[in-house]
Amino acid sequence: MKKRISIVGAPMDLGQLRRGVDMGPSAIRYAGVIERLEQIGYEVHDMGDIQIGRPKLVTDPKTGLRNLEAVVTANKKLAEKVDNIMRRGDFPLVLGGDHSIAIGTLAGVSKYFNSLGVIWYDAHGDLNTAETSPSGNIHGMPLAASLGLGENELTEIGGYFPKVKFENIVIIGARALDPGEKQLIKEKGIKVYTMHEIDRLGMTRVMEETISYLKERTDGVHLSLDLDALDPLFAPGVGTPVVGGIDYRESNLAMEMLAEAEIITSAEFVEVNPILDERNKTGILAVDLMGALFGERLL
Ligand code: 6HN
Ligand code: MN
Ligand code: MN
Ligand code: MN
Repeated sequence: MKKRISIVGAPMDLGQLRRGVDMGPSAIRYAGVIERLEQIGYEVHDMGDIQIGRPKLVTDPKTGLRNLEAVVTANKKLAEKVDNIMRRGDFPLVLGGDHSIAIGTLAGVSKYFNSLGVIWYDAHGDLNTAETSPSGNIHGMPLAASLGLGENELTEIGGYFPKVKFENIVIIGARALDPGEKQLIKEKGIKVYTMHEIDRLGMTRVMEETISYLKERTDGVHLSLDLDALDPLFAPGVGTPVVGGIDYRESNLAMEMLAEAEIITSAEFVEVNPILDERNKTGILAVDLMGALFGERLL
């Protein structure tokens, strides 16, 4: 992995309805992310947060999408920041914020690769569009938008699309997929390891398969880690918890295997909501997983 990590916070909570996830970047910083990564031997550059402001909450009457304009504006800012980080050769580490910010992160990194891979570590597929969304919440749409599906305003952020190809994504931890998402997964043959596969195969095999699959077809891999992939026992501070999730040790192992494989070229940790959390448990968990991802065990 690169020697220098640039951190950018995206205090975004407009992609869903539970206020407070905008404090995620602070919670992760207070959990000691910078010190932790420096300890491993990285030079860490904290660029601070992008500005979201306090836009009025609105729902588009035509599409039912919530806060579309504000989400687009914020993602454009984030894409530019991440693009700058890539241009100077640092590793971009984005702190969320709700998952809608993945649109901006991917817009910032994708053009630096011929064939970017994405690991979507999440209880959800985030593959909805206005037509399939049960909620109108854009945090349920970032993977679809990055694949070029959905509103133009979202798919065209960064000035190009798609950011990633269907065959280059691997979803891990899924257990709450909406009907439209399931249909898309079948139609496009998207690679998904649901909790069923994780239980049957074990995390070791899931990660071995994921790593060799992505190594074959990509020249860089973005890790988009939604803390709700983990069981709410370990990650209570998330807006859309789903029981029956990945546990702490499995997740640590997954991150350690990614560290060993040296395939990850950018990452984001999202959906940490301190208001719903217990003494920053979820923020601390995020930092533990970053420690593993950035090679702590290999010290
Ligand atoms: N997340 N599939 C649901 C929706 O509203 O589209 C939940 C999305 C959750 C999104 O956790 O990032
Ligand atoms: Mn510096
Ligand atoms: Mn998500
Ligand atoms: Mn999720």
